[in-house]
Amino acid sequence: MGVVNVTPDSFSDGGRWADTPAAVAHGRHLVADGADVLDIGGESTRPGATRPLVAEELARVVPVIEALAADGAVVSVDTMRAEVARAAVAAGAAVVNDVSGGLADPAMLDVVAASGATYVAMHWRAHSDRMQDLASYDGPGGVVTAVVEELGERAEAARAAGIPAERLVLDPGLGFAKRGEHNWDLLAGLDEVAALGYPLLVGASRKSFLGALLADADGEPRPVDGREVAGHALTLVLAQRGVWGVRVHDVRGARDVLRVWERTR
Ligand code: PMM
Repeated sequence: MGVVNVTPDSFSDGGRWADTPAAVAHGRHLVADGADVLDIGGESTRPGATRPLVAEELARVVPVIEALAADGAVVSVDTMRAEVARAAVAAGAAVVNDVSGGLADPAMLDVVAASGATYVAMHWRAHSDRMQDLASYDGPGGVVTAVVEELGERAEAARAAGIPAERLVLDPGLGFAKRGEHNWDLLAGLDEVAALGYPLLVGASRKSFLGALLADADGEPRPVDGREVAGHALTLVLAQRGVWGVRVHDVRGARDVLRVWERTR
């Protein structure tokens, strides 16, 4: 899944594809690089981000989705809003990627159920302006047990709303209400998340836990543009564990890694 952030402020590529022509061109580039799905987002979820108005989010994503879906690309919309999800599916999106797993908008699950779209439900606790305050997992089993429990509840809610199992994908939500070590614990315990019985999508590309891992001798985190190789290493690990998808910025590099892996099997 290749990322197209139509936002001025996303943490790794904010502003680069912020207008329709640039975003459409970027989406086409990602398809040429081998993306199976394009994830179009109009709201930045970086820690501390404030939310755009609904009209603004619609104006960012709908024309991009229309153009890329008309090309024949499989398009996903990255949104927490039912109204945006509905408009995106009408514009040709086949997947609704909701980082809140239905918690941010009470109408979301019903809209997705009625739309026929595939639904990605991610583990989430709060909007970006306060999510890191909720990054504590002190119960038995730590972050893995908490994510399995909370994500399992979201899956049940999605099913109860009428989204069939074959249209549901779960995501552990790396970096969302998670501190560095929580992300690594979740990756180590991913089999427990998979045991919920749904396909998994994982988004690790360029995230700050990779920057921290690659910090220099003074403890200075590796900047965003130096994290790509680590992300690709993770793509390989995740492919070997059988995930359904990886959400990445550099599709060509991820595709190269997967080709090598496939060729060795
Ligand atoms: N991460 C971001 C945005 N959307 N969606 C899913 N399903 N999983 C993620 O991990 C995820 C997401 C934030 O990353 P970006 O700002 O680079 O898009």
